[in-house]
Amino acid sequence: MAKDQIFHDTAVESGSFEFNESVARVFPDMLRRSIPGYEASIEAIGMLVKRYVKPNTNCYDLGCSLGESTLAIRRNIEVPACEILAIDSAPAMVARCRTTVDADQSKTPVTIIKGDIRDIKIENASIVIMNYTLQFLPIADRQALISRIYSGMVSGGMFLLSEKVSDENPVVDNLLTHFHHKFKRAHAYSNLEIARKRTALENILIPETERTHIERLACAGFKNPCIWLKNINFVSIMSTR
Ligand code: GEK
Repeated sequence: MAKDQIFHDTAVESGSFEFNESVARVFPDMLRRSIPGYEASIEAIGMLVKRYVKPNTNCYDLGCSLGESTLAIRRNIEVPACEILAIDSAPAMVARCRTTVDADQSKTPVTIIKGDIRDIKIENASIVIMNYTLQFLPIADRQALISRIYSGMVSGGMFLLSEKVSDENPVVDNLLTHFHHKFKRAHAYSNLEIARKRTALENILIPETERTHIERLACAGFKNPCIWLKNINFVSIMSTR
């Protein structure tokens, strides 16, 4: 796995983070050293897909990056006639995702689409996964997308939303940030790298509170939204149609 040293040597400007070729090259390492519980979120996808996928339906991976969630979906489908649609807007991610998916032997067909998830038609879906992607959309666009996901799902389908979250209590919020940075330091990021990445992500990754996410899901019509996983300030919320 290539080591992420993107913020090791060069200073960055606020909001300059991009999902480009340099990021795609080190992305598996970046995800594991930056997101507490990333691997648990991938395992959760497998478990939930097994339980909720229905025959003759579509499964969507919105913001698929290199396809780790896509493969977790694909390897856990045990019903016939499903199709997976994996969408990402970054060309460097999509190109590498194609190579990864081509090398996988599981049988459910996967269509990888380079596009904006706000423009993608969602239909006949029993599974929709959005693993740490909603946080990169402008807040103003989030409710419309979640409502479109709901409308495109079949009854009994499952939506898993994973996000970095903030806390409405500033004391708790500071504590969560402190422990997130400790997690990154324990995974060999320096204080300077942590500070530079934070600057680069300003106004690019915009976290919201658990309550905001759960209310948005409920407002779209999703049933029983609940925190499925939590590790410091990263959560996976599952809900059903
Ligand atoms: C995983 N889900 O490994 N349309 C399409 N893609 C987008 C958009 C958009 N509007 N905005 C951002 N992206 C993956 C990890 S990473 C999470 C997802 C992270 C894409 C972006 O190009 C990137 O590949 C992905 O969302 C977010 O389970 O970097 O923290």
